Amino acid sequence: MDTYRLHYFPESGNSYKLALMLTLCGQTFEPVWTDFGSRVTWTPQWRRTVNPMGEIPVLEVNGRKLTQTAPILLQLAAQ
Ligand SMILES: N[C@@H](CCC(=O)N[C@@H](CS)C(=O)NCC(=O)O)C(=O)O
Repeated sequence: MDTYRLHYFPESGNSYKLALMLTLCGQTFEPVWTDFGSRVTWTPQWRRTVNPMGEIPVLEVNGRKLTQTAPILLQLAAQ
């Protein structure tokens, strides 16, 4: 069984799209709230450990970090 962690912040529409897709698929996921307002995504540590491009959302699938909402949605739809 796949495990999912969604790095998000509540005002992010792209994060919402992934959360909605996972929910409609009946897939549970761990939400990882990110302090976007404090620019944590601009920090070298966050970029090193989560996403070098500094963007939210990031979906971890079994520990593998995926970025870019549309391709992730297509992958989830195919599954
Ligand atoms: N191409 C990305 C765009 C995601 C995006 O625009 N994320 C915004 C927040 S909703 C972001 O992280 N912007 C970086 C910034 O403003 O520093 C995707 O499709 O997921």
